Amino acid sequence: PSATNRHVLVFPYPAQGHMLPLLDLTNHLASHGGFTITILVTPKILPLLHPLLQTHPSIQTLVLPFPSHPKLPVGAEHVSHIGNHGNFPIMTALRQLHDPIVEWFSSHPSPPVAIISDFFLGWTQCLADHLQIPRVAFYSVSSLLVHVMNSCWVHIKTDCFRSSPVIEFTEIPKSPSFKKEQLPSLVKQYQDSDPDWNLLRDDVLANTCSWACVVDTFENLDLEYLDHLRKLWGEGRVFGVGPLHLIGAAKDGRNPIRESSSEILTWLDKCPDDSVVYVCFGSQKQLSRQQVEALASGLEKSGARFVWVVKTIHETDGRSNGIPVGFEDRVSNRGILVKGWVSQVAILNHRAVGGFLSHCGWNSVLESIASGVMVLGWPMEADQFINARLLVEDWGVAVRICEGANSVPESEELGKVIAESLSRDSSEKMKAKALKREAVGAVRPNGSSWKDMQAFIYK
Ligand code: BUP
Repeated sequence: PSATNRHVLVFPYPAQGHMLPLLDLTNHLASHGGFTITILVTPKILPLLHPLLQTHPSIQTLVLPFPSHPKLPVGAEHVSHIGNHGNFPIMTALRQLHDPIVEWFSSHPSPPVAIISDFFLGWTQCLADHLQIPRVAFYSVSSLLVHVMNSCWVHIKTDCFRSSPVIEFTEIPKSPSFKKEQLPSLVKQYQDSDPDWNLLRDDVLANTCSWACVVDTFENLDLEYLDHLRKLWGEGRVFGVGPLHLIGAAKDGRNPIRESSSEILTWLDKCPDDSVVYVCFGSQKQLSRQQVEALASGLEKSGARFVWVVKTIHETDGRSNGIPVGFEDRVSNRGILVKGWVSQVAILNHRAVGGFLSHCGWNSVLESIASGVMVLGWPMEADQFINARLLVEDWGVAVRICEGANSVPESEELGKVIAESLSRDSSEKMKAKALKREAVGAVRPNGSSWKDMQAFIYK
């Protein structure tokens, strides 16, 4: 943007794993880049901006009514309102914001000179073309996933793609291959006959035409795939600026977007170093009753200290969290069940946390790496199988404990793995500590993400 008008429109996608890192980026731009910023949200998303708006009162909001969609219950605006697999109708509904945005833009005395929007909002590329301003595609996923996603969407209509149970991505460095059921949910759900799906496919591919792309990753983590992106998209268009939750932190290490949860931290203060396993499956996934019971039993058998973020289970009979009767009393001296939102970043950074039982969402991956904590991985859907491959095979900082959205782990084995992961030093733990140093180094002055951020801001 020119030195005189640095007004940027930021448009996050309404899922926590997409929003939080984009808000971290916005926080950084507002603190360091001298930008005027407007964030576009729908009414129910506005409260999620509260910590950011409190820190930067100069940030403006553009609140547009959420467009209706036949597959969405009234009032659902965030992916967590509708449980698993809600992305398709939300993405489709949000496309209808094109005209209201054009209207707002046309009547603004000093309209934005650029748009930064989530890669799930690929249609904003057409919007930006229409407004004749550049658009930056924001990716809260690994560079490997960007390649896999683009390859899938290019090949999805071919017979070979349709009929093969395993897809080998020969055009991607190291030619990774994945079973079809391990590919991103949007790809798996694709319906050729549905015109909405074809629009979505075009949307996702439109990202490749963006003026620039910003990926929440860092070079020493993702170099081969990031470099390959640079080769495909052209030098000076791809910026690896992560981990963004570290970039978003102030000098005192406080990150206003990732507020801490003091009660749990006080409990962790009383625990020995590396003695607690933190259990969380992200903001979207609802487990089944059987899965919750197996986890509870595994945690009980492990004898380990734990913090477990539990959510409502995936059932229609009421709003139970599926925790077996008596479990809380039996483990009350060594475990905490969290029934709301906690600051995952603050928990993972506590010295008492020695392992992270995770669904391997990309933010969770980056947050575990940036805090040097090994992962006990249970990938379930979306990009999680791809992330688990990176964690286990490429970086060696994780072990797999289970796989699949409907699988139920064997509780005896689960308990053993949890106990072992906390009680002994392992190569995964050592590698996790080493990767933490790389992550922290990347965001320091002259680190790779710091340099890419500077290059992005002054592009
Ligand atoms: Br739950 C929970 N506190 O209690 P992922 C999540 N988080 O800070 P997902 C909390 O949400 P997508 C909680 O730190 C991470 O930044 C967590 O993102 C934070 O998984 C984010 O790990 C979750 O990518 O992501 O939710 O499945 O929305 O991308 O599907």
